[in-house]
Order: sequence, then structure tokens, then C-alpha cells
Amino acid sequence: MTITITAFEHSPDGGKGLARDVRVRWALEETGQPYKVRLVANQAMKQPAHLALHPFGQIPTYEEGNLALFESGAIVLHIVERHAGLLPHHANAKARAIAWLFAALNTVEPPIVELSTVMLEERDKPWYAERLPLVQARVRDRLDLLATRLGDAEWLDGPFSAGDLMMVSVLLRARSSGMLDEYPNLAAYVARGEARQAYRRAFAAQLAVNARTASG
Ligand SMILES: N[C@@H](CCC(=O)N[C@@H](CS)C(=O)NCC(=O)O)C(=O)O
Repeated sequence: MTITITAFEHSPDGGKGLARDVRVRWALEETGQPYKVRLVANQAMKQPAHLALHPFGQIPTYEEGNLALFESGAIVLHIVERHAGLLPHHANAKARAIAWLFAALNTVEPPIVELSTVMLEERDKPWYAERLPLVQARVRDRLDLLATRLGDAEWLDGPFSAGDLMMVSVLLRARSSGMLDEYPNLAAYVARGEARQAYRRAFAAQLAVNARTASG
């Protein structure tokens, strides 16, 4: 059955890999699943056709036969549960990989998203200078403990898993703030994720879309 995902026609980052379709593309590449991409223009995102797929009018979505899914975490989990490669076979190890996937989305991503919002959208507010260090401290709270837990391991819990795929995807969103560089082991962990052939293919595919739509 054909898999179709949605992505931005014009990604706000211009193709730097931060839009959340990249994590879905990455999971599909790691598990060897071919997929199609339907690009969605900004104005179409909140129109009925797209809202029927995604209740909040966002990307990514995932369609396969009768199944339509939204939420990048749910989509990645769906992919890796059906196709081998990113979840360990042993039940306990599998449960822990899924815990890391949720930790990336629920525990690490929220302060990172908050920091991006402050830096991108609140710079001109009178309280920016006071708020920024508070939000940076919330990110540091997470990164400090994540860096300690990772130590000098290659991946979070044994071989590369869906938990690492999601954690690397989330940490990439912190890179432009410079905060990732405060943690050499996390920066190296992210670089190891980016060096994977499957990530490179996913990144290149979304970059190609953005290069094309920027010039067209
Ligand atoms: N929790 C959602 C977040 C989805 C999300 O924020 N998507 C962004 C792109 S990365 C989007 O569609 N933004 C446009 C909008 O919200 O109107 C997920 O992980 O899929």
C-alpha cells in the first residue's frame, strides 16, 4: 500500500531539516519504506480538506490505505512497529525505546520549542531580556540530565532505535540557539544521527523540495 505523507510547500526554515516531516521521512528511510509526499501550502493547512486529516491543520500527516494519522510521534511509532529496524525485539528493550521516544516529545521538545518561540517571535517584547534566561534555564535542566545519562555511550539505550531518532530530531531544533554546543557529548550524538545514510536521504529530500519551491 502506498504511504503518503504531507510536508510544507514552503518550510519556514527554508529546508534546514527542522520541519517535523523530516523525522517521519527518516523513520521511513531507516525501515526501507518507499513513500510519496504531498506538499501543503500555508493557506491550505487550515482548510477542510487538510483539517479532515489533521485536526489542528498542521504537518506531518500519514496516509496508508484506510489509515490517516497525525502527530509525528504517533506516525513514527506506527512505522517502527510495523517495519523492522528501529525497535528492539526484546519486550523490555522495546518498551524502553518507546519511553525514549515519548521523552523526546514530552519532556525535551517542549522547552526547546518554547525557546525557539521566544527567540523567533518575542524578541521585540519589553520582557524579552528577562524571559530569555528563564527559558534557557528550562532547556538546560533537560540537557544537563540528558547529557549525564548519555555519558559516552553511542546511543541512549543499546543500538540506535526510534527513541534516538526522535531525540536527535528534537535536539536538532536546539542547535540554532547555540545551547547544544554547551554539551559536547550531545552535539556528537546529534552528529552521529545526522551521519546516518537514512537521515541524509530524508534531509536531502526535504531540502530538494524547499530549494525547488523557493525558486519556483
Ligand atoms: N505535535 C505535532 C506538532 C506539529 C507541528 O507543529 N507542525 C508544524 C510544522 S513542524 C506546523 O504544521 N506548523 C504550522 C501550523 O501550526 O500552522 C507533531 O509532532 O506532529
